[in-house]
Amino acid sequence: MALFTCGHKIPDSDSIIGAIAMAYLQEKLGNEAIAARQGEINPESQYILDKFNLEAPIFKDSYAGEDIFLVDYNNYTEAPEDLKEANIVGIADHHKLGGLITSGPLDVWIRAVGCSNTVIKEMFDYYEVEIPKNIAGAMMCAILSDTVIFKSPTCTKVDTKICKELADIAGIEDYKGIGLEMFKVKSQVEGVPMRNLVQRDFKAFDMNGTKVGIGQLEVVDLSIFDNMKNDLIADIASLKEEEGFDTVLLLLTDIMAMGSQILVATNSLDIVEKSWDVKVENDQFWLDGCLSRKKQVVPFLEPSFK
Ligand SMILES: [Mn+2]
Repeated sequence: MALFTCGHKIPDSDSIIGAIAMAYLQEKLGNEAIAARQGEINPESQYILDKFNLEAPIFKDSYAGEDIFLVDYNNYTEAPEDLKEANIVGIADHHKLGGLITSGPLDVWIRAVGCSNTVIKEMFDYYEVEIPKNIAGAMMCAILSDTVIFKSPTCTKVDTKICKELADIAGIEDYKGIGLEMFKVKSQVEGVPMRNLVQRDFKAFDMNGTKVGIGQLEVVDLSIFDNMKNDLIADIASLKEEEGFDTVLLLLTDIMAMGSQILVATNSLDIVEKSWDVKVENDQFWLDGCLSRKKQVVPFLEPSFK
């Protein structure tokens, strides 16, 4: 029976490339493996796949009765609906524990680093499996993406070191240049429908019983949003109503200025303001230094919903 390697819902580059790298590793370890994804490929991931001539993982969002190796998440919110009926054989991740229950023992590779592909590279080393050049290049890009070219507070020395090792394997010298090129691709937002932008990198959270959605768009220059902000605010407000969120935030992150303009649609304005001790004006506020949803947004908002 084939083993599926698959990342989270609304997959980012870490999930897409992680699934490919993990499937390759599992094949080398003697397990028939198929890389899969639960959602559409975003423009940044497509850029990486094209650059390194890799095939996209297959689309598959149902896993009842199947063997699955989770990549880049370990909670039910971001999982396929029927994950409880699947056999989870392993997890490679860098997120907090999310409450999964399994029916059998499994391989768990979770570390407090900036990217799942960092963890997966360590697995390759552990099992002494060589990484093909193109997969190494793509894994390098996933690390540059998740760590915002090493600027994110989630980035560790391990990520930097492993990213360089992957660049060496791929024969790439100017990896930071490739990172910037990748973020320029990510910054292309013109002509894209508002909802697609809002949901391009969107995560839903259960914060102590309150449903919260947080999207993030990372760009090299925030001014591209100047004429779009009102439409984006209107769209997160509709999304909040349509899907029953208490709060929807959209982080417009400027990776050069190192901060985020946060657009807000909420039924709990006081809670949002209290979380960062800010004043929300015109449905938005600026959070200096904020690059990471995981480290600088979720841990501040979640306790406020107790
Ligand atoms: Mn990740």
